[in-house]
Amino acid sequence: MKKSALPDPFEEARVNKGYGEMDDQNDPVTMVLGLKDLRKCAHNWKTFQSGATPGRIVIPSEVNIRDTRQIPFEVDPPEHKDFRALVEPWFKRPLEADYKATLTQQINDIVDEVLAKDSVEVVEEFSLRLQSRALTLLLNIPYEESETWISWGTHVFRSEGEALDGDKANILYDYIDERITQAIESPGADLYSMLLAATVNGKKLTREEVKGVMILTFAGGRDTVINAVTNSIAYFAEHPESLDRLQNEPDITGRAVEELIRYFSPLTQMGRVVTEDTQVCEHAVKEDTRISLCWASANRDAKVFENPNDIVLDRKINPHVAFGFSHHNCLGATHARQIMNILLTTLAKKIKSIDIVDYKENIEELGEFKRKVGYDNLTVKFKGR
Ligand code: HEM
Ligand code: EMZ
Repeated sequence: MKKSALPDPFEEARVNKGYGEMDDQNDPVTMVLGLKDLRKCAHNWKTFQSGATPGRIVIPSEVNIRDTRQIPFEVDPPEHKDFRALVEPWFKRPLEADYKATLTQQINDIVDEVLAKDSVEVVEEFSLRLQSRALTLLLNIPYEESETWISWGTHVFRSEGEALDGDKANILYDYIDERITQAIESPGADLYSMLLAATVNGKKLTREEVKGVMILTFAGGRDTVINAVTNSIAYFAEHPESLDRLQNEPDITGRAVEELIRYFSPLTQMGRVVTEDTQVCEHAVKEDTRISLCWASANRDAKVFENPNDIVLDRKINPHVAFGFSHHNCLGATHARQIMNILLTTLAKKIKSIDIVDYKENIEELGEFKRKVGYDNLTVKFKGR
């Protein structure tokens, strides 16, 4: 097994019964593993709701570490639509030329930074920094603010596979509170100020609702982007021929981004709360229990993807669900895709090879399943072209 591989732990359960089971803090989860079943459940928001107790649809559940409802993530239709419409144009800004140009400059700079070092711990010194700096663009706030987020380390909200940490989460919640107060006192052109000035159905957003959008923006886009970037570096370390191919065939870059995101599936699963006794995959599920939409499993479904466990860089038919499916699909996907696209282009241009010196895998424990989602640390040496 290659060091950069992310094995699929769900195959047997997916093929044999279509679902898996795990316990999470005494609140069990029936995991929906096949792509077709997952899509059906994702559409069915009446039976499988997102708008339950805040934090409950996240696995591991965050009910003990927050009360604030994340918006639009923990809101069901029809209310979901209005919140989503409010923030959607803002999250499309990564398509603008200025945004792209600044992001390209940021990524060029950080690749030059690591090229100048002997060895690099990718998670802290590359992925976390890249993610934090890029987020200043999405929030439209000064670049220097990224220093604060970098100083929190990778594990400020929660660490995958480790116990939830309420004290650490409070650092983020207090920080957001403080920044909202500042934006009320002196509004600017940033996301906080846009939300504070906005109305939904003729009503201003409450402070708590603004907080709910901001927590989601910070939390949803952190581990996911860090894992996507770190896993990409590990992959290219073991596949230098893919760097050459991207340099020679830049037209496949968009497909390569989708394929890497499919293969990595940085968000393993997301839960829903069952509102009535029903069945998934011919298996009874009770009202007020949880199911999960297991994106990582669905993305390896051999009924949909040929050679699902291979990275086929220019895969042509790729209806992956790594960014979710249906009305809650990822709002940050435009930003994340732009980061990955520019990252691949920049690496192909500047990097000849990458040597892995040391690494520790990040394994999620999901009941009967153990899934590698990325690395706790990955030390490499970069060689330039
Ligand atoms: C929703 C994955 C990056 C913000 C989602 C969902 C998935 C996902 C699977 C669907 C959740 C559900 O149906 O319950 C990812 C992956 C990313 C990524 C794989 C990186 C590679 C980001 C970034 C941001 C972000 C960078 C923002 C900074 C959101 C938001 C939603 C969401 C706001 C909720 C949308 C809604 O409920 O309408 N993401 N995400 N994500 N994501 Fe991402
Ligand atoms: C929640 C979630 C959002 C949750 C779309 O996913 O991401 C998780 O990493 C966070 O812990 O609070 O924001």
